Amino acid sequence: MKVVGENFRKNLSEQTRINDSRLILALDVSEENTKEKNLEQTCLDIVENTSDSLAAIKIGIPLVLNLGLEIISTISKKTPNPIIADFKIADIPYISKKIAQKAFKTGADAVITHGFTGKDCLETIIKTAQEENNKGVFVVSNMSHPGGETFIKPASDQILKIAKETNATGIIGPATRPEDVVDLRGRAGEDLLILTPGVGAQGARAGVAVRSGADYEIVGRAIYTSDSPGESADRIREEINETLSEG
Ligand code: BMP
Repeated sequence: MKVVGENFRKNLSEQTRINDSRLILALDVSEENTKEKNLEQTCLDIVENTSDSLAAIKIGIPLVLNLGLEIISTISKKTPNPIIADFKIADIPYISKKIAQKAFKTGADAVITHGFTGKDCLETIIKTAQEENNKGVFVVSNMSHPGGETFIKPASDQILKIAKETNATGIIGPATRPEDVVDLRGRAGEDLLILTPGVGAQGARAGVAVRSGADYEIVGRAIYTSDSPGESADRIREEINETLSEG
């Protein structure tokens, strides 16, 4: 299987190796997390202090709504870490393409899309990623919050199937339910990357998802709301690595 996102994957593996890190920062900082500095400067400081402990940075809709899409390129200039635009795309193919294209052209190295919208949407987004210099596409296959059990978990099998058929770069799975991560890895095979949010604020312990078969753990609040985001990121990176080395 030839998954899309060759350039993204190269950059991600490089940062994983250099920083010895399986940690992705969810940079969901908002005004309530800022002290004496403005929001943009707070984000830039967090990026500067955490970059060496990370494999990638995820930027979501709240930050873009607060600071504009340009925050993606501003941050990508400040760090060698690849930037994943978490826009959880969920629309018809025509609109999905526009969203993905805009994210890529602004400097995102990968996007996150929902998968419940169907195979035609995934095909369109993946074609766009290939046209934009082989960027990455991650598909939400299951979700970490309790409500994720209602609709998306029962559809997880089918979503994973179309993610594989369309050669997506990877999928998103729940660190909060390690048994689901084991199951996703079993069905995904080795080529698809698995990124897992839910560590820290949502209750999952660092390292458990990676030990269950995930490639990376996504962490937001446990890092950016702490007194020292740099130290927190480094500690979580170490916790993941220690759990991994326990075998
Ligand atoms: P936190 O560590 O603060 O809970 O942040 C988790 C991040 O992962 C958020 O950006 C959220 O949007 C994202 N996420 C999640 O928590 N669960 C999912 O199932 C999918 C996500 O993208």
